[in-house]
Amino acid sequence: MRLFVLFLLSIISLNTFADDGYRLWLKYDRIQNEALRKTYAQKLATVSINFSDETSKVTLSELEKASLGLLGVKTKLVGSNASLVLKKEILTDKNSEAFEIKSTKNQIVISGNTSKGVLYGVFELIRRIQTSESLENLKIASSPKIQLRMLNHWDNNNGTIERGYAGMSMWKWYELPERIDTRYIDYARANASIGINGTVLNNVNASARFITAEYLGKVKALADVFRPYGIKVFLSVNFASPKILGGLKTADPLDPEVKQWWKNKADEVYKLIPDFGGFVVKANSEGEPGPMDFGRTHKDGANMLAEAMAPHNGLIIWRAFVYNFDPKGDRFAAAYNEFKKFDGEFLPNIIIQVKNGPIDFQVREPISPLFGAMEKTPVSMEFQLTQEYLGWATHWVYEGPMFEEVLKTDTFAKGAGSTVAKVIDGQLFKYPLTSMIGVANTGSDRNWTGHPMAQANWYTLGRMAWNPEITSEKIADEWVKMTFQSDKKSTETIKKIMMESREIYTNYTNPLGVHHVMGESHHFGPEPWVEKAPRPDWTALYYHRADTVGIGFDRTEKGSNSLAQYHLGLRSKYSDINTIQPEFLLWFHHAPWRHKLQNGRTVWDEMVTRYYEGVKSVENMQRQWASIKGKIDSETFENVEARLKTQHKEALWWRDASVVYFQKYSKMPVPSPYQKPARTFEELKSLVDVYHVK
Ligand code: GCV
Repeated sequence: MRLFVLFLLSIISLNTFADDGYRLWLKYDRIQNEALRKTYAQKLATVSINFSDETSKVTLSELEKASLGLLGVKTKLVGSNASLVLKKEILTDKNSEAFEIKSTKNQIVISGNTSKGVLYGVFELIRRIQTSESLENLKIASSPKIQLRMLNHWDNNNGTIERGYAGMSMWKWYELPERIDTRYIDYARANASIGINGTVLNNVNASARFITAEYLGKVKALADVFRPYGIKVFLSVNFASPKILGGLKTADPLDPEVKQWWKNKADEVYKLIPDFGGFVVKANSEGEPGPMDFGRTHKDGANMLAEAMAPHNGLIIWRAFVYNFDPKGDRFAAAYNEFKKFDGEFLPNIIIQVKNGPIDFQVREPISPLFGAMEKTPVSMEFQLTQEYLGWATHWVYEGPMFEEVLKTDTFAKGAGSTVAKVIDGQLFKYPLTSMIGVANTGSDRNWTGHPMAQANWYTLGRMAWNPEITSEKIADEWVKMTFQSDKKSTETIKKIMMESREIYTNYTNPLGVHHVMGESHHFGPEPWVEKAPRPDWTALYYHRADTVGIGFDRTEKGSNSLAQYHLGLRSKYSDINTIQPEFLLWFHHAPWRHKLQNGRTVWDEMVTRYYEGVKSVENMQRQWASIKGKIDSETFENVEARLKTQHKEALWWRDASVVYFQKYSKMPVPSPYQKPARTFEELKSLVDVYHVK
């Protein structure tokens, strides 16, 4: 009997120490520190609430889950004299999502102008408990600096996800609207906990099918699930829908029948989903239809749709990711050239959504020149959480430092201090609409994001959209504590790896600002040798321009002069080859191989050093990870351990392929102490097939 009990106990404890990652950062395992747990428990013993709606229900249910899990306490709902008071009341800050948390010795009061504000306040309280913070004498007042904080899913109606590396789509269209998967609710909880208040359900390469009556019924079912959590749904639309669905002869935005078709469609959508967010449009980009197919402009197309949505307060989010092929041009300059000329001519319910960099989600890009250029048209930030160019789901890259670097970049649009954060939160140009989005990295994988550590990127997007000036380190700290509930040493170790991970990835893949040298079309692994593709700007050669003289894309006035799109202050940081930060060197200069950097090394030696040191750093990541064995749950530990092994293998591939290929041009030796790669060029080239990524 005794043995049997011991056996049972061991199973139970093993189970509690295995975690499939499904609960994300809302982990709610019992707090081990008894004294702390008791203090919190007292504070959450009773709760009162002065409003009743769908949001109040989910708020109370979250509170109950958290306090039962973290504290072992079943919070009691009482009429008055509660230890925790939730109330709707008018705050000094009139933002509809604002909240305040105040605490006295015996009571915590969370208030909001709306029930949504209270919900956010409750999540803040839970976060403080999860991160072991004191709840004494709180005087917190918080409201989001950015209005629209969204995920964009690139999910297709057949269940696949464009650039998705965490399984299939979470949206089970074939089951909707009848069956509501509980995952939808957990998705909404996770998003609400970090302030995300919008979701674009489908791919920007949009099937027109999403706005048929059949699909709108399904979308409505999801909107109903998300509404109590303060989340609005949006859809990407296909600009040719009037032709595809409506049988019209054209989709010309100036055609009266086309205009009417979209008005009717907007009416139909809003009749079903009165708080529908709006449409996202990828037009005349990478083969998608758009107004230019009819001799019109982006302005004509966006304004036509905006007119249809305006009576319902719906938004048009028009993407600036356009780069018509110009044999003499520089893709870097395309979006600015296309949109700057229309600044101030877009209707007020339009936002221009701009990717953080001018090319396409490379691990390091200088900012898109459109930030700082559109003074009269709101531009929003599009980051990519899914790691299309960042090693898919096998490379650990915490994107927080990258987002932070972008947001802190000074555009100099109104003198020094005109950071991207201030552009997109509306401070700089007084934008009436503000938004930050992340291309989602979620899928049907049990842990949502494939790589367990990639959950942090989702978390970070929400936190930075709430406050674009918060540091990535602070966010990493929160996320690790909430996700692992581990000891101080392990927490610090994981955080340290996170904070270094992006630079490490940069070193073994894209040192000194070399960019777009990944595999063609699948975007995995190195293929710097791609010289031919359906379009020259889809090759690697177009970007790295390696020759016997040097490497890099000259964007100064001697080259494409795309640098001229930046304000002087920023331009001058990049225009001088001798003073530019080395991390951006090859973005703007064709640097001679033997050009000396400030540290005394030549460009070639520095590149090679970074490739080799990058790989060594992955080995260090592995060592650091190994040091926390037994300190976090075994399932996540082993999952990450295995992925790090793959990352190491692939980092070696990147290093060797890049060094061997570029050496053909530099004709310089691999500097000591590094050993020349043992693999031949042919061997390295063929690895793309070995990894089955094509
Ligand atoms: C959804 C890149 C990706 C495409 C993506 C596109 C976009 O080019 O490779 O898959 O399409 O960006 O952002 O529209």
